[in-house]
Amino acid sequence: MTLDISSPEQAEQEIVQLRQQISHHNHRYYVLDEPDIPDAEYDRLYARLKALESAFPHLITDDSPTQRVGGAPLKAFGQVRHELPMLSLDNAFNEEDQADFNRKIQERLDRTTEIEYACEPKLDGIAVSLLYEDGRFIRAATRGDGTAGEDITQNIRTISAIPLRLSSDDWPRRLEVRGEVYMPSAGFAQLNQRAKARGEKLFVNPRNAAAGSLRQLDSRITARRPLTIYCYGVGIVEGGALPGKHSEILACLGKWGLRVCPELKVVKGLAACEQYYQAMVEKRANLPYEIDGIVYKVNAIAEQQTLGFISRAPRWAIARKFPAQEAVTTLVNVEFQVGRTGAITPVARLQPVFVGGVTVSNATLHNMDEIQRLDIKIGDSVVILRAGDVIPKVSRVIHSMRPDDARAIEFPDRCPACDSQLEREETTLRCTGGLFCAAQRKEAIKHFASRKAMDIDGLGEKLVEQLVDRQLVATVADLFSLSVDQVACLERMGEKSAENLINAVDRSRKTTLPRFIYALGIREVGESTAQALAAHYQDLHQLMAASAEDLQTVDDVGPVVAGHIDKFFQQEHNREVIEALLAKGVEGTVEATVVGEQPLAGQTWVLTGTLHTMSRDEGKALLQRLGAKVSGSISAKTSALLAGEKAGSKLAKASKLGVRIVTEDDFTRMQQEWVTD
Ligand code: 9MJ
Repeated sequence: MTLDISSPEQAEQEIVQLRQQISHHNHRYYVLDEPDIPDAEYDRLYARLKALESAFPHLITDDSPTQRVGGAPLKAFGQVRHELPMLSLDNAFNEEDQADFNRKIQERLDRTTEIEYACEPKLDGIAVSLLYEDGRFIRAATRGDGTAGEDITQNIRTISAIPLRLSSDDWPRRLEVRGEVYMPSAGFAQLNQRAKARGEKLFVNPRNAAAGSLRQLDSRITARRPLTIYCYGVGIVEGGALPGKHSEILACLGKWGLRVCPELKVVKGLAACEQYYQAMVEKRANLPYEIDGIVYKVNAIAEQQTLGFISRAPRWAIARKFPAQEAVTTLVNVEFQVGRTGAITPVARLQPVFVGGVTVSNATLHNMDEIQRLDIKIGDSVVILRAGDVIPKVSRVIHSMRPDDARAIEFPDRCPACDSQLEREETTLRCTGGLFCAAQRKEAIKHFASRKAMDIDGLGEKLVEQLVDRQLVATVADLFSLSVDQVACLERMGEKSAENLINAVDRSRKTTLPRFIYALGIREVGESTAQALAAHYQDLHQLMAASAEDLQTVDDVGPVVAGHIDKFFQQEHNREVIEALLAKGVEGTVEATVVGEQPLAGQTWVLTGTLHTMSRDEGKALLQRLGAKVSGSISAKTSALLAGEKAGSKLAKASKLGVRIVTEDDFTRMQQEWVTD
């Protein structure tokens, strides 16, 4: 790069300007999550600053954005004594604890009216203290034992979301900001993916990854880790005053360029605290970071001061913990289940354990690779993870607790359901019995009847097993010949429930083409591929006639999936079942019609995050078909936000503005009301 600079003064002027611009864009990108320039433009500004600084090294300052890449490794961390102790939080584990907390506060404040609380998610990261003097970042420390912690200034400097200078100019001359450094879930997943590709050890969870990253003596390593922060309070405040409410203090921190959690909400009284808790339990799985509870703080600082603190925790705050998502139990046995496509899945049978709010006695072990990766044996103590609504899994083995009589897990060499030979496909064992295998047949029927497929209400797991075992149903087409009498004499069935089932089977005859295709259970054809296939071919026979090459012209269909589809329709048995279904009046139509007028006419919707039942474009087209205008950005005028998984800043903005948030599941339910077949 030619510098094209005539004097050091001119260089200095440009450097100052560039630093301001880069800090502004850092703030937009890392704090607000709303960049306003393309990455390439940011890179250009940064490269220009680097070039000027290397030509004029005496102009480099500590708070230059170029100084975030990490410096020479330290021998050890220094100690920092906290001028004001860094408190931890007392815990509440249930509604009763929470009510006790509220009652004590009312007693201590001698109040009968409802208390105002600030509610915040409790982040599972590392508590840090950031010291700013004259608006400049001076020093950072960990909490340590609350009285003294470690000096992690070098490492904190590498976190782009932490401003090296505060914006605006009404900050106290000396200000200690406190917050939680954490690793967002997506960054954690990427970090582990990279570690896996290099054959390195994986981090157990985002908290450990964040802690490990901050504990590096070599800050160049920290600089490469995807860390960020939410600030949740202040310590020292000198040479300036802060507002009288916790929520207002956080708003000030935001104004000064520090990152604060957008989920913060001020509520009055215990019932509203409980409502916030329930709302966050629902939202938890969709947040882009892990939380382990909710923190409630008395909002008025004067009241906080009256309440004071005991030993290491304030009396004015409490952390209501979510039920533990991890628990230790024993692996009692491993059994092998046969899936719809014949894949053999090892399932862990566990000593029942309470985790994530439910008792868990089974967990998936996925495949042979997973068993090797975990190095797991029968009798081992294992950590069970149940996050959100996901299926419980064995996250790790506590090898130090392995008993002497632990047994190795032996894989079967024949199908446990039909005794057919197994074939090996990379890390998966597969039964070669096809629909001769009763287990595969059962799974195929369960899938066909499931909610997102033909949606046959009442045709659950137990019923399918009985129907197959009693040879009333061999293929999905047989479902449409069942009589009330046949069903009524099954276990746990009566005349009425049998009638209901037959009616539900009847109703399912008229369905949509995407559902019909999905219901067939073709390997690797999920809902969105089924939708793409339906949109492309418009007719089942057209799809059946398509060659593997032609199939690959459909969105998202690559050679592997095309191969599966082709193979499925080549099989005589499958063609027969499809023809039998059609002969019994089962019909999948392409265009759903909307009841009456367009239900979303006059509304403006925004789409964000990843949707599972459709692509973004399909979602947009559907919203438009329902009458909505689809916009790219949220404003107070937005009618609703359709939020998929990993929704980020738009979700935060929508909740801040009180815009209605519709999850994909909600949306599916709404459509079922609007759409007739
Ligand atoms: C976390 N971990 O998210 C506090 N925290 O306040 C929040 N921790 C805290 N506040 C006082 N949101 C001491 C700790």
